[in-house]
Parts: sequence; C-alpha cells; structure tokens
Amino acid sequence: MGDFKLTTIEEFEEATNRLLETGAKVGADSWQLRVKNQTPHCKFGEQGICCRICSMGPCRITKKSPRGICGCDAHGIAGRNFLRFTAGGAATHSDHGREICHTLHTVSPDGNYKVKDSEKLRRIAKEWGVETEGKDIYELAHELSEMALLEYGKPFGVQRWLKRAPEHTQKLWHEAGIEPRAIDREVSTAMHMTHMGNSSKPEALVRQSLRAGMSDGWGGSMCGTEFSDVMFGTPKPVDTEANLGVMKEDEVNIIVHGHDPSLSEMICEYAEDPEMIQLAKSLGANGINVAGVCCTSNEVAMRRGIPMAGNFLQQENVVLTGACEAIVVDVQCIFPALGPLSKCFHTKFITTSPIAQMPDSDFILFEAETAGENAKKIVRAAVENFANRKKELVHIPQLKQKATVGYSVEAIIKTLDTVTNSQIDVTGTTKPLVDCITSGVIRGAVAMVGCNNPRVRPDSAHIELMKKLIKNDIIVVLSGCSAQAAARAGLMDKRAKDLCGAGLKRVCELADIPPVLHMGSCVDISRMMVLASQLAKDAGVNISQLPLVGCAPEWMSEKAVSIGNYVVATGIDTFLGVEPQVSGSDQMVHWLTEGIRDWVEAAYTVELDIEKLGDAMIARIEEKRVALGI
Ligand code: MSK
Repeated sequence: MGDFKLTTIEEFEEATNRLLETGAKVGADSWQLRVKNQTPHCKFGEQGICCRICSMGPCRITKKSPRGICGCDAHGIAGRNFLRFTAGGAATHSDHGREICHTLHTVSPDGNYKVKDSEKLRRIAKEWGVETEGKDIYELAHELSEMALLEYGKPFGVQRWLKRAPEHTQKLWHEAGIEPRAIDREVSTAMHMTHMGNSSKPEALVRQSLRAGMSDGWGGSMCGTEFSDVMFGTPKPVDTEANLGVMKEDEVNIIVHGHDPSLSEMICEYAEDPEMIQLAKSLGANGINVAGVCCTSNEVAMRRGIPMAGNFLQQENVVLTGACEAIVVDVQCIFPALGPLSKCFHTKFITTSPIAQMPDSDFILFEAETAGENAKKIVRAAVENFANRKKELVHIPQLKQKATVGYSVEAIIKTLDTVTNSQIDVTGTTKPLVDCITSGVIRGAVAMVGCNNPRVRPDSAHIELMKKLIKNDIIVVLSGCSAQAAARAGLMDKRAKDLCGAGLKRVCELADIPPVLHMGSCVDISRMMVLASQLAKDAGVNISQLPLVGCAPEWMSEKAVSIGNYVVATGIDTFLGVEPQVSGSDQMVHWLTEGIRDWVEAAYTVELDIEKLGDAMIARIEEKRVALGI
C-alpha cells in the first residue's frame, strides 16, 4: 500500500481532544459536555411512550397507567410519535427539493443560475412526456420546474417519479396503499392522522409512515437531486481531500454547512472572484479556502472537488481550530451551539435562510433572485474577518486523506462499463455490475447512509462496518455523513482497494475506483433508489431479491427515519445501529421488523452491536444469493 494508511478513530479523537483544550481555554461549550449533562435520557421518550400532542397531558405509559387520558395505549402513542417523526423528515427533505425547483425557475443564460446539464433536463422532459423539439433549453427548464412544483400539491394522481421503479415494485406500492400522492399531502395526512382523536392503530400509522417516506425519496428528494444536477452538473469522479487538515492556516477559511447547493455553489463562485482574492491578500492572507461540513460539503465536493472538513459531529471542531473566518449555513443539521461557540472566537456564524434562524448569528438573507450579490456580501464579510483572527488560538489538526468522490448513477454506469470485457454494447445499463455480482466477484452491495449520533462512538460504526464489508467483497455506496466518515478515514482513496477481498479489489483495479463510492448528500439517497431499480431491471429480478441492503449505523435525525421508510418500502432490507424510539410498543416493533415485509418484501433489523450488525448484513446478502441460485 506504499505510504497509504487509514486514519484511525483514535487519531480522530486525539485531534478532537486537542481542540477541546482550546475550547476550555476560551470557555466554550461542546456537544461532549452537553451529552454528559443530558445523561441519562428520559426512558419514556426513548421508548416512544410519552404523548404530548394535546394539553390534557403530557401522558406517559407505565404498568400502573397503561393508557393516556384519552385512552390511547402504548402502541398508539409510539405509532403516532413514529409517524410524526417521519413527517418531520419528509417535510424537510421535500422542502429542500422545492427550493431547488424554485431556483430552477430562475435560470437564465445570463442569470445567477444556468442549465449545466441540458442532456439530463431533456431526458427528464422525455420521461415526463414533455415535448422538447424546437424548445429553448431555458423555456424547458421553466416548464419542468412548474411541473415539479405542482407535484407538491396536485389534487389527483401519484408521484411522477414512481414510474422509474420496476413494475413489480410499483404493483406492491399500489396494493399496499403506499404510493405517495402530492408530496405535501402525505405530510399533511400524517399530521392529521396523529392529531388527538384520530389514528391509534399501529398498522395504519406504519402504513402512512411508509407513504410519507415515499413522498420524500420518490418525490421531494428526487426533485432535489435531479434538478440540482441540471443546474450544477451531474457529478462525475473528482479528486478531493477530507478532514480538518484541509483548513489552511495562511488563508481565509470559509466553511459551508447545511444542505442546499444553491447557496454553497454561489459561495464557491465568489471565493474565486479576483476582487475577493485581492482583498484577502491585502489583509495578509494567501488566498481564500472553502471547505464543507455535512451534506453541503457532499454537494460541492461531488461537483467541484471542494474539500470536506468534516461531518455532523465535527461542526464545532471547525470553529475550535480558531482558523475559521466564517461558517456559512443554510438549512438542517446546524447546531444552535454554533452561535455561542463562534462568540468565543473571531468566527462569524452566518445564517442565510428564514427556515434556520438562530441567536448569536449574523443573518444575511440569501435568495435565488439576488444570489450573486448575497454571496459576494457573505464572502466579503468572511475575508474582512481574517484581520480579527487570534493567532494564539489557531490549531489545525494535521489530519487529512485523499478521496475520489462523485459517483452519481450516471458516473457509476459509465465507470463500471470499463469492467466488461465483452463486445456486447452495455452502455447505459448496470449489466457489468450485475455480471460481477452474479459471478460472485462482488458478493453484493450495501447502501450506507446517515448521520453521527453521540450514542455511538463517532464514525466508528461507519468505518468498522465499511472495512468489514469490503473485506468480504461487498461494495459500499455512501451518502450523507457516512460518506464523509469514509473520506476522512481514507476509504475513498483508491489505494484502499488493498483492504478489499480479492474480487472487489480486482474490480477496483479494473474500473479504477475506490471500494466505497460517494453518491452524494441526504437527498441523493434518491440516486440509490434509481440505481437499485436499474439493477433489478437489468438483472431481471425484483429489488427485494438483489443481494443489496441498506444501513444507517449512526443515524439521528427525523430525515433519517423518513429515508429508512422509503428505502425499506422500495424493497431493501435496512439495518439500523441506533434504536428507533418505538421499543415501548411490541406491536410497533413487530410491524417495523416483520409486519411490513408482507407489503414491501423488506423490513428493518435493529442491532446495536456493530460487529453483529455487520454479520447480519453479510448473512442477509448471502441468503439472497442462495435464493437466486448464484
Ligand atoms: S447532513 S441528516 S447529519 S447525514 Fe445531511 Fe449528516 Fe444526517 Fe444531517
């Protein structure tokens, strides 16, 4: 492996501890301290049996009081909580997608946003039955953005994107009654069903949870991913670097954090503006360095090779380096803690969205129509702040790894094409991957997604599972903070092929890929649904028959539950390393881990022991191979 070596969890932690020492010097709070203060957690909340959806309560279920004041039992309460959790996640992803559709409506040849992938736009138009002949590409973009926005509130019919799935899957959805109608409607229905005095039957609540999740993955998130590609380019493999060592002591460091690429793309553009670079130099900096945190980082890494400073539980660390001039955020996964923390340093905490407004931040409204001037104002504020840096507080841990990212479905198909040795034209299909799986060169695939959660030693579950899977010739596709964990450890360095079993190693060599493939941000899990659908069609089997499973070993957010629900509903068995808050109801546990299998041919497995979680995934993949006779 030459001088290649993975960064260990212990090295991650050593770097964090050193940063926490700086934090202690300046009186900074940290998530590590807050976890201690919050422990032990409320058992009723953990089990999902605390109800506070009307003001007769809150009611808590115990042996002595098995029903709330309205008479709802533990199953109804846990079920309603689970559905509300899902609705929160579905609303969040779908609203992100809606913003992207609105941004698409502003595109013009000389505007802030343009069409970068016109071929993809035409492909979607064709898929949606829109005439493209003789139409200007911008006219077409506006037409499709309006059609997509109508998907959020149309009175009749189901989501357009569902047709991408194999017919068998569509039939299952129809028979189970979980085809999502208008995207917003599924969230509204979820809120209505869980209002006091409505549903308390677990089966009905779980069914709507799947449907609300589907409105995200096969609705709002798919809009977000597809139209982001149209405007900012469909990702293709690009080299970058990851971990805190990507921050630069001699440059202005701007950290972009959040989710919507409309903001981060513009910040990247203006960070390259000669006027801004000149300003930075006049203040003694050698340039402007943009790096990312969380899914915003995934977006700009995949399209521009912008380095990834860290994932969810690293967000405070970027400020603790003392070298962050501005942390610029839009929506989701942003710690309110960044406000008070940034006040301990010179860092500007810049909020930009009416959706995510926080105390102790500088609010600079960012809108698509005025994106250019807003972004320039933000970059200027960051650059001017370089003069306020306190040199004595600067410490950037010198940890970073090389990573190759940008494996959209299109890129995976194109890249794996090189593995085929035949004269058969396989362009545009996943056949080479199907062949590798059928022959056993690759045993199967795992889609690993999700966050960090202090309930798990940060990133250890992601990284240990990935190492175990690739060693067993299982290819891993990644998104969200799971992807950043891999990149920071070095698993997205192509040299990590040496950690694979012989079969996967050979594929990595032939296709020149790392053993774990970065597919993007949280909304980009919709890419994984498209890939699974294509694989099933090309293999001539159902999605549930593929040796493919989903995994979220360190998940924490409502979005993750929405994702889990649409991944399972798509027919992909999903393995969780953190327990959903339903354990107070054996009926809810039954529905999620067994009952839904009758509807969608897949279910959840929960296993908190990471070693056993990995074994269970491998066993499930091998079971599926046996069932297929391969
Ligand atoms: S950012 S939802 S912590 S993956 Fe999408 Fe990471 Fe989870 Fe947020």
